[in-house]
Amino acid sequence: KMGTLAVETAVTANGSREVQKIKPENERSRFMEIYNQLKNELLSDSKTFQYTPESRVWVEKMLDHTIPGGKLNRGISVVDSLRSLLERELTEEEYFLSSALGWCIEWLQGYFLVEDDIMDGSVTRRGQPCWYRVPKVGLIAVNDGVVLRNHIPQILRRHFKKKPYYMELVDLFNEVEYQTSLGQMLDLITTPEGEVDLSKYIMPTYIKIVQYKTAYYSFYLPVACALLMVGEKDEAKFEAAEKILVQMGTYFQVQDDFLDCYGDPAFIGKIGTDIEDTKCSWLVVQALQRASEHQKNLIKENYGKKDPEKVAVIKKLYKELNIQKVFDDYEHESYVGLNAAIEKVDNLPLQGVFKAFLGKIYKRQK
Ligand code: DMA
Ligand code: MG
Ligand code: MG
Ligand code: MG
Repeated sequence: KMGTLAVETAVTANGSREVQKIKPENERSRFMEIYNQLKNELLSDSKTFQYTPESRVWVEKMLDHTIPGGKLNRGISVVDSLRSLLERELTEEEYFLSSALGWCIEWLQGYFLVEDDIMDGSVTRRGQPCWYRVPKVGLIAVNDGVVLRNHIPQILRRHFKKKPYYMELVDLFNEVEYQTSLGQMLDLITTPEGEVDLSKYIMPTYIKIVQYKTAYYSFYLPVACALLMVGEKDEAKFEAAEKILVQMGTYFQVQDDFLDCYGDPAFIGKIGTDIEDTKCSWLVVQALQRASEHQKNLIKENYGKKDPEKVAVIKKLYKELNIQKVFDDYEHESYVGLNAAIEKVDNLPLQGVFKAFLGKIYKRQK
């Protein structure tokens, strides 16, 4: 079974053997098989809770709607990171366990997104209605999110309880979840409804919001999981990884803010709401740094309103201020800066992990 999925080698033109990446579709479908296993385990567990037929159908539908439909980058990156740290192909068990941790990150994300879409008033997610907008769901989604969140310790207990790093793993998920919730809180309290206080939209506030709401769980968590799996004990390694990955996650969220305004909803699977929601978006922070007094007044009058004409005023202003170009320059600088930081990492396997991560997100369109 391993043979078809393991690293394929090919002889290149100059005769050297080159390791090729597993085809992404293969990787994805193999990873999906593990989702199905984890889901079935959760639904057939009768010790914690005896599902009624109706509740089992509900949870299965909820899981299928909220968990596997994304890019799966975060989840698969645990597998890739482990492979890179071990510098060899994974055994079946290593593959399974790193995938299970990857799915725990996807579960954590699924939980945060269910709640985030309610709070942000979003309409679609991953090309479908947000879970709370599915008929008969509504605010039941609040508790569904809590159920999702509580699947994580169930998965960890079932598959990792006997591992020497179990305590650290549980602690890591708790820590990162806490950080993410605080980032979400900052995001939300920076933008109270019906109030536009432009003095709040400054870069230090922005950086703090996105580091906490996005970077820790999306970038640091997958690598920290892989480090725990290889038995890493050196705190300094975790800290070095954290530093670079939080920087990378910041760049990732800037891209998310850019795509909120300029991405194609059909392609990114979600409709932007940042302007309507008065968000402390990278775009508005940049715009304010460049705006004249007149333009600042335009922002004050038009930002944070549901009215499509007011949204259009903001988008026109972004165009006048050439924010797209500002973003292109930022993207280039981030890439150069991150590469320089990565080059300085003396641990080669870890360096490989970071390079792979950056390669996956540079100039992403979704
Ligand atoms: C979301 O930030 C962060 C978390 C933790 C879900 P966001 O609201 O910009 O995300 P999205 O654009 O996907 O709604
Ligand atoms: Mg949000
Ligand atoms: Mg959102
Ligand atoms: Mg966004």
